[in-house]
Amino acid sequence: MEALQLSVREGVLVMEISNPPVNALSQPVRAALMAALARLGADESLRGGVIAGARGTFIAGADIKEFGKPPEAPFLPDVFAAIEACPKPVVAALHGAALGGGLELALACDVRIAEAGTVLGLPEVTLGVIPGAGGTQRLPRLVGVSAALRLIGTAERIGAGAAHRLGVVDEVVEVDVVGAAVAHLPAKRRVSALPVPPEAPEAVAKAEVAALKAGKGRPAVVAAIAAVKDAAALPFAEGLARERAPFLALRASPEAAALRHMFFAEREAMRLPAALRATPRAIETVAVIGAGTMGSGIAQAALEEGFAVILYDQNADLLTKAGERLCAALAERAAAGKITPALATKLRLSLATGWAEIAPADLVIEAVFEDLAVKQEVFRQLDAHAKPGAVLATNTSYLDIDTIAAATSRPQDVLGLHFFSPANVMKLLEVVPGSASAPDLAAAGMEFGKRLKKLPVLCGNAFGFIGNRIYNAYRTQCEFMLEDGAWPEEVDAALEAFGFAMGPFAVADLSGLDIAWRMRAAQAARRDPRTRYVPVLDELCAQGRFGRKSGAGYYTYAAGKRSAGSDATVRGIIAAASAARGVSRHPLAPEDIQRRALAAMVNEAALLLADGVAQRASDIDVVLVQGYGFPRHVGGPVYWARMQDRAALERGIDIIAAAAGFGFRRGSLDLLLTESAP
Ligand code: 3H9
Repeated sequence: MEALQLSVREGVLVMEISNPPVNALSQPVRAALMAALARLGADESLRGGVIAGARGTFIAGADIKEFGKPPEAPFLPDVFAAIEACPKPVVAALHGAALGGGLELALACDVRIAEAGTVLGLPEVTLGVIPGAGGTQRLPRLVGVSAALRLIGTAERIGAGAAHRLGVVDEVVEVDVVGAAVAHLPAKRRVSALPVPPEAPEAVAKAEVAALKAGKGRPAVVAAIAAVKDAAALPFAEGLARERAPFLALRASPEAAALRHMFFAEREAMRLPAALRATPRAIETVAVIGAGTMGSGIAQAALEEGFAVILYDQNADLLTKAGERLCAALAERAAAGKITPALATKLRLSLATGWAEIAPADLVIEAVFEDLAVKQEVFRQLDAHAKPGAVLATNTSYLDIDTIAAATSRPQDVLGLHFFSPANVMKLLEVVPGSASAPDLAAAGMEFGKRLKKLPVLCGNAFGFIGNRIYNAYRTQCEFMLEDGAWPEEVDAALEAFGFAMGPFAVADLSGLDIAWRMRAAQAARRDPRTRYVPVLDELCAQGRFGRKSGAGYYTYAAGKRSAGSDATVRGIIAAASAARGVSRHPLAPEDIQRRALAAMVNEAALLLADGVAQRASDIDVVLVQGYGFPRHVGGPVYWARMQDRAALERGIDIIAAAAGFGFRRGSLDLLLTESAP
């Protein structure tokens, strides 16, 4: 198929890009556009041109798959220069997505017309680069520097209406955008020739700070800000030339490569292996059992995507309050333009205190207390009251799906759906079929996740699935480091310096120590006394230090602020643990802390890949980045491991093996470092 389909309508050359799936601007597209623009300029019978996208979308951007390869001419700036140099007007007819290089192409055209529903944005910084084909220079000429800083710096995607209000697009039409473009051929109007609208320096400074914060100060955001500010300070040609060098340098950076890995890993994660592909059961009504934080979050996520939701709780007071909070939350989301007003005004929520009321649900999600007996009792009720064929899901984060399923007479309908808190915000969803799950159940879970606009990842039914199992190994190693000589703030600072959103002890304080305390107590009888066990958390809890909510945990909290370091009590507890183990405490350098923590993650990743808990190595990266604050720009623990020296990795695992002692299971790095997606 030709990359560009040409037709002539009323003397206008319609250039329709056809490069499935998303009309990325791959080399053949660029070459075909150059040829077509030459024809447009030369052919006396043509009045102007329209550039559009075939099928569902305009253009999703440059071809990300080309980024890791040597660049091949013609380049996008050449194409855009040809559009501007063309003596005849060229209109961009937008629908679907106009992103990255796709929007830059539109900005190089004389006029932009968008179909309602078009999504526009310059998301380059999320791939570790900046717009590299004039976006940083042309956008400020249309919308001003601070709006450009916001759009480019935060990678925000906006709708056609907002783009029209900002001045990015000239007209919005309901249907037939190509027809409208042909009909509204303008005079030549080069964006590059427009002046950048003047703005108060304070507004620019504010937008700069916000962009830097949203982009966590990463190099791409810093470069994007500088390039956009150049637009106001330099003539167009100079600004354009200055934009290209950082784009090329960033494109070749390890950080951009890691971010591209994440981009493709996330799309790959949503694909089921052939054996599990099936037509998913229809799901329209969802019952959520438990109106606590997790249950309410799941209910909100489902309501926002238009599902009818039955929220069940035996505690009528709690339920009423949860219902009120949900109404308010949806109204707030509608007011912010995040959901359609109808979703908030015609709330499809019913509150239930009787089990019989869950009968209409196609999917039931249990989100009660993490206790096997409690969950089994819920599943006995679901078995008695859910309609035949309903999917019965548990939001357990550690428990065995089969044991829960065994409480029902229909284990084939039972599935794990592990959401992350806050469930209406976090994108990750672990989908966990049990050994008795029907063959179509994984597909049902994945499809439901996609409809919630989440990132569903298939996991095997094993303790902690993917995320908690790796996090557990990591946290345990961090506890060993406390006993060996590090203080909590040293461990946290080293891992935050590596790029984690928060260190493990700050995270523990935030989520509360009591849940882990109870779980450890429940497991105590089964624990082999020879296994290394650090009693610090138990002792903190015994002293009433349950984390942030009680004002103290590993740190102390005053007026919501975390103390800079651990206090004398905590240090006393840790030192006592070291003494009881007979360890003479020695300081750990930040690199040693990072090395041990990462080695623990990598070793566990190797084990769970070998055990088949993860179906592919890159899924592990997706889970850790999306659910556990692993730095996205590092690409996830497996990607990170693949960038390291193998011998150094093995030495790291030697260290954690020695630290753990009895019972340590060593994973083989062979599969982890070499496996490519099936
Ligand atoms: C850029 O443009 C830099 C410029 O400044 C350059 C200057 C010189 N390239 O997401 P989906 C694939 S940087 C190649 O599942 P959806 C994707 O891998 C670029 N492939 O669909 C998947 O393939 P597969 C800035 C791409 O409907 C398939 O398309 N642009 C690209 O949920 C479907 O994708 C962006 O960052 C690409 N650019 O969402 C936009 N984009 O079927 C990135 C997608 O083999 N893309 N693919 O798994 C998106 O945001 C979404 O894909 C989009 C569609 C909203 C377009």
